[in-house]
Amino acid sequence: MPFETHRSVCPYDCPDSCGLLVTVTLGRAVRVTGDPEHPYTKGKLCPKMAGYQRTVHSPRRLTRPLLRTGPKGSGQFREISWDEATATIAARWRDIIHNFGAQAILPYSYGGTKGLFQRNAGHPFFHYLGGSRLERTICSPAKEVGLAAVLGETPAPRPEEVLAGDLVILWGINAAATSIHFFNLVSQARKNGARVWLIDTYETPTAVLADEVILLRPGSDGALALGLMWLLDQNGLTDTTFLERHVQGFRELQEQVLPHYPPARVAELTGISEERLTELATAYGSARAPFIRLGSGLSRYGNGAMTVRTITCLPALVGAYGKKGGGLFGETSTSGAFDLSTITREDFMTTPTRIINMNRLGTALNSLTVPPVKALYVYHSNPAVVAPDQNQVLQGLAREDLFTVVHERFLTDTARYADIVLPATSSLEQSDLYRSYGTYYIQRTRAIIPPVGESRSNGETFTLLAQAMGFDEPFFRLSADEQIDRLLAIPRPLREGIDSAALAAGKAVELSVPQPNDPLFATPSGKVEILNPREESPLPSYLPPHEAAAGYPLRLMTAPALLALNSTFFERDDLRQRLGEMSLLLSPSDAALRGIRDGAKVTAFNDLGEVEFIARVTPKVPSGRVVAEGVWWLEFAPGTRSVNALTSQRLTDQGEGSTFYDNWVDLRPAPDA
Ligand SMILES: Nc1nc2c(c(=O)[nH]1)N[C@H]1C(S)=C(S)[C@@H](COP(=O)(O)OP(=O)(O)OC[C@H]3O[C@@H](n4cnc5c(=O)[nH]c(N)nc54)[C@H](O)[C@@H]3O)O[C@H]1N2
Ligand SMILES: Nc1nc2c(c(=O)[nH]1)N[C@H]1C(S)=C(S)[C@@H](COP(=O)(O)OP(=O)(O)OC[C@H]3O[C@@H](n4cnc5c(=O)[nH]c(N)nc54)[C@H](O)[C@@H]3O)O[C@H]1N2
Ligand code: SF4
Ligand SMILES: [Mo]
Repeated sequence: MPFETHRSVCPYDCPDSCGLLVTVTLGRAVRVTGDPEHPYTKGKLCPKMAGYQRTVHSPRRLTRPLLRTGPKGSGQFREISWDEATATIAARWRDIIHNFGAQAILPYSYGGTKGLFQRNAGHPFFHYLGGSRLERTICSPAKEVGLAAVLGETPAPRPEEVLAGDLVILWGINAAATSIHFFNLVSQARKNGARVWLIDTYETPTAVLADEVILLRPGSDGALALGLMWLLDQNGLTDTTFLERHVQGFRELQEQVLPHYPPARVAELTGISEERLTELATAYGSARAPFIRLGSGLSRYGNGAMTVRTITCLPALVGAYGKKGGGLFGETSTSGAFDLSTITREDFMTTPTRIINMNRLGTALNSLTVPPVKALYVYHSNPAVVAPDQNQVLQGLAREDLFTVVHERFLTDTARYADIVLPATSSLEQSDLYRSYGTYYIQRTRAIIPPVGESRSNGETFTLLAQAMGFDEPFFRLSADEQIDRLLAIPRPLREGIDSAALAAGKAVELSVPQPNDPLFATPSGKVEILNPREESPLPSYLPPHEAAAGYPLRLMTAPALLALNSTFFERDDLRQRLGEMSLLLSPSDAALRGIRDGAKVTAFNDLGEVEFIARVTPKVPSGRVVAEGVWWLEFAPGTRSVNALTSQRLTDQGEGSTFYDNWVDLRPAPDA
């Protein structure tokens, strides 16, 4: 049999964007390994992607369009043709537009693929249609806002810089799950002598990498950062030369903010002893080049943007931003590398249409009126399980008068509620262009196997829908490859001098990121802006997270799972079996207090809903909080709901982000425990 090997890239919403080598024979991917020539990921993949061919050729793949025949949610469908599917969709949409206006149609998409074309392929269509727009803020916009408030557009360092650091703080990041190549870099830095601190709310698998672990009260990181600044200042550990030259507002911070955060108060706010605070401040203040890797979990709180902003000020006090191997890495922002408006086509909108926040889908489906949401078009997202307030979302999806289309690779919980399901290609069956939020590499991919069954890519599906709707705009007939060629034809400074031939050949190519040197920082003042006069609060301070609703004593952490990526990979029986059961980790004292045994069924509840889990009693979780790892499909949950039935639609302080970690629950043994 002829075997061919092709380069590709992991399409998932993960900071690493690993390079892949895919072995293909007779139109099937039979083996997927890491590409050893990828400069950052060097041939290593996480355990999830190591068997990607099992996702691509899964017996669960959807291969034909489906029309609902049973009640919504039941998963009863019959196969129909693409022609019938698109004609039905167009007829229903025309009817809705006639009766309610086009804004009654809402697209919903997010992170199934990171490819710039396929990810955004619906934008021009819905702009042209005049549908409602979706505010895509489910992930970590508050983190972006917090970073930008202090550093403006200053590029993050290359992640490899951590190798030159002598102290690494993994701050609110479970790198063993969400950033394995950074995990490996830190492991290397540690072998070179760096000390590693982990700051989290429970002992995650990443703790194996840490010399010191600090478990603080959820949502209190801003107070911790201010307490550390107080100690650095009082103990003479600040870099006065750097502060004078490169920082705006240190004196104001010193006079107006820090006096409120002495160690005793910070110990109370964070739950960390004064001795531990001093140890961390001393280690940080005496390091030659301390490097902070900031995760995103701590930004998913009512105070998330302010928390990130405050932490981002910390390296300025010790001059770490000026040192090789020092500073802070939150994420790389490479949006400037491409003119995405050539793909998204905002200019197709004749008037600006309404914007609906994706975190508030439950409310949008159940309560919006002028006009109500009458049609939902979901692609590469699984809101029935990933969006907060699952009971509201499912109630909305169950509405008989809502016309729902879901374009998916699998019969997800969302697809089960669809009137029409369209089968989607996987990343190996479609062309795209990828950038990463954890590195500066970009990579172009081509379809390397034919579509599985009758599946079609996001782009091709919108071409068909445009045709069915009678859009005569020629733009909708462009293929993915043509769109990507057009995107790459527009020069951008970030792509100047890159190896275009290597990019065309499918290799990962690093962007040419300008490292500002004079001034050092891409902010209006050219300095690190501890004081930012454009912010409503010009100085950072500690904001508490959301209040608990009365009577719920336990904070719920809804953390990433090692062997799944949000709700992706639950289609893989092999990975799911290794994940075990949908569990809730809790402390021995909280278990004893409620008579909950390890391995027993337990019900977590609050005002929003109830979810059954299998209890895992572990000293890795401090008392007063519980941890649910992974966003499970309902099919594999012990009860009828998964974790987001317990999370609220409240938003972050800035950025309109999700607050998945900012929720409270109580527990009781489940009825048949
Ligand atoms: N295996 C795996 N990989 C993934 C994902 C996944 O679900 N699983 N998700 C992907 C996606 S979409 C994203 S956005 C990225 C990043 O995915 P994220 O979900 O942002 O993961 P992390 O940045 O690792 O941050 C989560 C960590 O924050 C901790 N945390 C929660 N609250 C607090 C707090 O108040 N203070 C502190 N200090 N820590 C806190 C949690 O316990 C957890 O360890 O990863 C991607 N990669
Ligand atoms: N409780 C809790 N909830 C969370 C989180 C959490 O930490 N805790 N994390 C949140 C975060 S950070 C994020 S980013 C969101 C992510 O939420 P989503 O964006 O919904 O991501 P996934 O759950 O990975 O689901 C993506 C779906 O896209 C499909 N898909 C993949 N490729 C394609 C394609 O090319 N075309 C089409 N049409 N479909 C495709 C996959 O089969 C999969 O079902 O979840 C959020 N939800
Ligand atoms: S999920 Fe992340 S770590 Fe795993 S292969 Fe994809 S990019 Fe790499
Ligand atoms: Mo995310």
